[in-house]
Amino acid sequence: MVRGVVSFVLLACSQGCLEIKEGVFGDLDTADDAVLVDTTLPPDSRQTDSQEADSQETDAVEPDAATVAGDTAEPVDTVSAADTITPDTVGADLCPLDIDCSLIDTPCSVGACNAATGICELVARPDLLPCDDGDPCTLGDVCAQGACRGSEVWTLLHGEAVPTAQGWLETTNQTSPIDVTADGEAVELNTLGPSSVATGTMVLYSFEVPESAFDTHVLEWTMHVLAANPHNPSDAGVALMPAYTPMPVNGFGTSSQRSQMIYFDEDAIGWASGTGSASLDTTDGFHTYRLAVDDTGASVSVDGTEVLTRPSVELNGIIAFGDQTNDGPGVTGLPPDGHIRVSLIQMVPRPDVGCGQ
Ligand SMILES: [Ca+2]
Ligand SMILES: [Ca+2]
Repeated sequence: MVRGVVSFVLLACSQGCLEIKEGVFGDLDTADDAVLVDTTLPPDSRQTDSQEADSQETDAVEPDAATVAGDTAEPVDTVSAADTITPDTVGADLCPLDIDCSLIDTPCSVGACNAATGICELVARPDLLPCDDGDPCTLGDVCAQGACRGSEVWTLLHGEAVPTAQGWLETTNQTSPIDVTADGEAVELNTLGPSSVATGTMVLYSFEVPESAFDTHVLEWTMHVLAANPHNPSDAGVALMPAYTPMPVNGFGTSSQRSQMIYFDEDAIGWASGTGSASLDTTDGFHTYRLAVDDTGASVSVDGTEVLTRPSVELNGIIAFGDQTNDGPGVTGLPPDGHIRVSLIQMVPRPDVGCGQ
């Protein structure tokens, strides 16, 4: 197996390419070990290998012999005062056009030939490029300085910046500036007024969370409902949506996504389908909510106590929170709007499946 690798590198890199530097990210890639095998092999060692069978090795070695012969037979180049440095080794591109350094690629770096040395080296891919670190217990895997790294606790939103500055997509039918701020502790969203220019509007923030993330994690968000008008069936001024399909305008979610979303009134939370609710003062301060989804169904807990269950929840790789509807006051007498502070949204590992222990 090793000989195969070495032959490959010989063909690809011409002279000098047997040596692969560890590069700037030496701890990244098991491929380094394979490539490094023959880095220091002297010519005699290679000859020993070739004795077994390989006439191709003889071809590769022949130039060396020619060079040695040339040392004595062609003194002109070395004597010339105008040409004391051999042009073959200085200023030449030692990387043939067809060189392939992909053998040493890692998830966040690519092998590239150094034209000055003819050696394949690792070059980092851009930071924040999505990648896979191979660990299902980490999420949000992205490249960072050539390494792929994920987090056991994946933070989706914090209080330091408005959602759009943290990668969330904003969907709204408001034409005036949206009343959303961040003060370091929490993100504050107000569609209820009186500071909001318009009432009866919707503002939803959505974020891509792979469906598979719920296999190993639960969705946790910490929120204080400052005020909220009552929800109506499949519509809510304060909502958390386990699945959401954004649209450019009036993206309320599909009917199934709306029926399985969680509404927050001032005195209760529940499934918007009306299939379950729990009394809760959502306005008395921050509460920590958790949504767990697996093959057995879905559950919602508040501050560690399960309060809602559901036989199933359909995921689609996008979650959303905010004011989900532009309904007017027709249904409940008040437009379903809300005023909330959200200090944290994150994916937390599930110890019951072996993550986060
Ligand atoms: Ca991972
Ligand atoms: Ca609304």
